[in-house]
Amino acid sequence: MKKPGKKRLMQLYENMVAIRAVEERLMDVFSKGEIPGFIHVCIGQEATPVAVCSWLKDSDYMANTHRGHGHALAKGIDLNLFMAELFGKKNGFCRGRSGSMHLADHSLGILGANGIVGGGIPIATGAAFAASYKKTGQVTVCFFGEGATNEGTFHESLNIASLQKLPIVYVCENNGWAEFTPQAVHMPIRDVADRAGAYNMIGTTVSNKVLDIYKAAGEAIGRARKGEGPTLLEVKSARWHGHFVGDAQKYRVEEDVKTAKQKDCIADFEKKLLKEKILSKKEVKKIGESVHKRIEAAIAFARESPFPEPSELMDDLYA
Ligand SMILES: Cc1ncc(C[n+]2csc(CCOP(=O)(O)OP(=O)(O)O)c2C)c(N)n1
Repeated sequence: MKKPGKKRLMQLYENMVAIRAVEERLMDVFSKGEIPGFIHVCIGQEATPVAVCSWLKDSDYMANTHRGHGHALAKGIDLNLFMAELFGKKNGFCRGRSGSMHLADHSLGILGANGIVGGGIPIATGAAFAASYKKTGQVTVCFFGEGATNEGTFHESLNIASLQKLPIVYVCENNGWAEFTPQAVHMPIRDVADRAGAYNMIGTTVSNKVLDIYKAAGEAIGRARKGEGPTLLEVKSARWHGHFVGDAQKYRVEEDVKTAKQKDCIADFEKKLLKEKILSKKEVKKIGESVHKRIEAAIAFARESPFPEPSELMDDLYA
């Protein structure tokens, strides 16, 4: 596979920095009560959405989870409309109805985040089946955590996807924690990718380094595009914060959080780019400033946007 050029490397870096900055700011505004419901951040895991989505076209499908801001931003969702949605505002992507956990944008193939653990997996598999049946050439990527791989939906989906050689890549972001439960307590194996073998599917495990993920995702998406069937890609990711914003993660020893932070995908990549003189300290500062500006503009947009009218409450309800 061709090595990524400077433009692509810079894109990967900037997108990771942007996702982290958005979520750090979201933690702040959420804590002040400006965002309704719950939010779950992916801080520490940014490399996966960015590297995987860099291979996707707008028309490709993507389904994800409750920890889904990074996936949506990496797939290219508009930051202003994203922010307005999280604030529950009328001009958000789903008119303030989805909030953080069910965010969708069908114009970009974003089928929707999902508050049901494992709920996105059969939806993504169905989208891949439709693309295959209609021969549209679209690839589907499905993100989920390791906890979701204990659900029946995961096993049923991988079984049928392999059988039908569907154009899909299942991406497991294994951060070692399913809510408040460590992996070893709920799963008898270490590598989730081993589960692919049961379905005669390729399973790959990679580190949290963005270029490792980029390479593995490129190969998997390439296979899917050529009609060579699905892949299960596992990333040994790292969750820095609590399960949701506000969870003080008292069930976790300090050492575990420290280890997670040592796997910082952004610091690691920044160091590499600086060392190879692809990026300068001045550019790091400039990127940080421009990201910050975009975020503040999006927050201002969200704050100024109106709430939906109470009279709209029952609109678009089908059941
Ligand atoms: C079907 C279902 N069971 C349980 C829950 C409660 N729950 C929400 S998130 C979560 C853990 C998910 O862990 P994982 O899939 O590893 O994703 P992560 O939160 O680590 O990103 C659980 C059990 C739920 N939302 N849906």
